[in-house]
Amino acid sequence: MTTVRLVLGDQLTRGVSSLSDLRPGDTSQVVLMVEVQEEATYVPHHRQKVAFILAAMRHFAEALRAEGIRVDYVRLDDPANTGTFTGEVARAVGRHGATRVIVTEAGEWRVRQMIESWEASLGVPVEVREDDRFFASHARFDQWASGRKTYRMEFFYREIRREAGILMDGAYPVGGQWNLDAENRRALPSRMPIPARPRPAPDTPTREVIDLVAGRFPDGFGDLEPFGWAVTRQGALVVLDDFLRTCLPSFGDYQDAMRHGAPFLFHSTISPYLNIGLLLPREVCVVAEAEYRAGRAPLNAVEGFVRQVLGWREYIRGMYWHLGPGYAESNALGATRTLPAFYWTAETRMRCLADSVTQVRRHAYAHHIQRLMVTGNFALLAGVRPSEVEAWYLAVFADAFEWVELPNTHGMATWADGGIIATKPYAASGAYIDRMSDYCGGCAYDVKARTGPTACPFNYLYWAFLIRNEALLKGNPRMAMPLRTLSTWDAGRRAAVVAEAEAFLDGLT
Ligand code: DLZ
Ligand code: SF4
Repeated sequence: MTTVRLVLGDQLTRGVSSLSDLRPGDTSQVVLMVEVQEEATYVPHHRQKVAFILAAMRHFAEALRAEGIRVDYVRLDDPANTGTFTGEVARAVGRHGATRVIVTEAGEWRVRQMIESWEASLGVPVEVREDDRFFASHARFDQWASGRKTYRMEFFYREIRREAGILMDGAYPVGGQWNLDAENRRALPSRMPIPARPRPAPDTPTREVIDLVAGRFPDGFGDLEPFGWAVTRQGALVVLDDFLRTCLPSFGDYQDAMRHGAPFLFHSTISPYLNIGLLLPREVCVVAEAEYRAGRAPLNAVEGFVRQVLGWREYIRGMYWHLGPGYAESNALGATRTLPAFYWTAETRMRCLADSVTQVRRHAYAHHIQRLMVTGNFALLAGVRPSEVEAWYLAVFADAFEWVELPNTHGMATWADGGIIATKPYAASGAYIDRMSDYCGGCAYDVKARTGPTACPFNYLYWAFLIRNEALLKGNPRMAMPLRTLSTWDAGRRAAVVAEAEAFLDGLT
């Protein structure tokens, strides 16, 4: 009577529901972990992301073994490896003569559907447990979302923050205001020093994984070195602690700022750890709040951090499940262009894009404003097909899993859902990037020029975007100002901008 407990690569939490009742020394229980080709290739993942997940899986398995837990671990290069979750669970059930399988629900529809087929194909009961590592359960989110006409994150955030008791003084938000976003948009002074970050050197098991991934995906996207991700809970806690001490005090002020060659700025870089389970959302909010209470970090920093983790991250996850697998199919703006090659190569004279993509190639990381207002904004303005943009976002970031990537890309960056998640498209001209970064100073293009061969492409792409979507966006109060400006343009001016934008975009392919 053996039970196989499957732990997926983003479930590396000792207390995950599939392991919550597992006692060390119980030999009737086998924890199964599998490295499979299908997961490494369903999108062309950044090689550092694959190495990060496999290295973290191997360390997690070792930590369970050290506790006296039986672990069956299938490596990617095992000759008998079938390459799929379904194939490996079937082999494991046969190998152990298992009479039951336990698994925590998968983090995405694709794998959830796979798991649903197992009971029939394996011929043993499959117990799927809820993933309780979030502030809001599915039921809690649905209770909030059902019957609503609009899904404003802000209202969800307030309810969950109140329930969680994070940054609360009784029934009221600490400091009297729920949201200090207006204080989180300062430009970074040019001389402001940026703290060095802990980048743990890979240990021997991690090095083995890096070599494995290099051998298996020689032409895959992204650099494998320098590899600076923590791959254990202890390592992730070191990164978290360093963030709290050296970055959190300035995180709020400069949350939206960008600087050439500075990938991490004051950002926590803990999203990959949260998303594979090495850190938990509640614990990171609790320690951030403690920094505020101890007077070591200002409220705009701590509230901004808590809003991202307890508000935005939970809201996005809730929306992913609430909206269902059909959510990805909409294309509200009718965008059909192909993703430009520079999203992979970084070869473009647009300095903001070249720097963001170079950094992504090197670190499998970009912070939220680079994702939304540089790579996302360009794709939006250029009218790139949402599914291509989504596949890119899902592939290139170490923290990208569909539940978090899809609503962020489909709803926020490309506005392909037509306003379910974001009330307006996050379209901006070069002026925004210039205000929030030092990119434009060293760029081949002139951010102040609106048209002409040296004009910043974001400028004419922005106006061409508004012209293209004018009718659709007309009733949107948040778009009223630029559309009012546009309404003063005559047909000749409009046609010239559209022609310039099209010539530029056609030149990319
Ligand atoms: C992303 C990923 C990769 C690259 N490889 C594996 C793997 O070999 N084994 C595994 O269990 N998980 C992997 N993952 C993470 C899974 O894709 C993730 O657990 C699912 O997306 C959850 O639905
Ligand atoms: Fe980017 Fe335009 Fe600034 Fe160049 S000028 S860095 S393309 S925003």
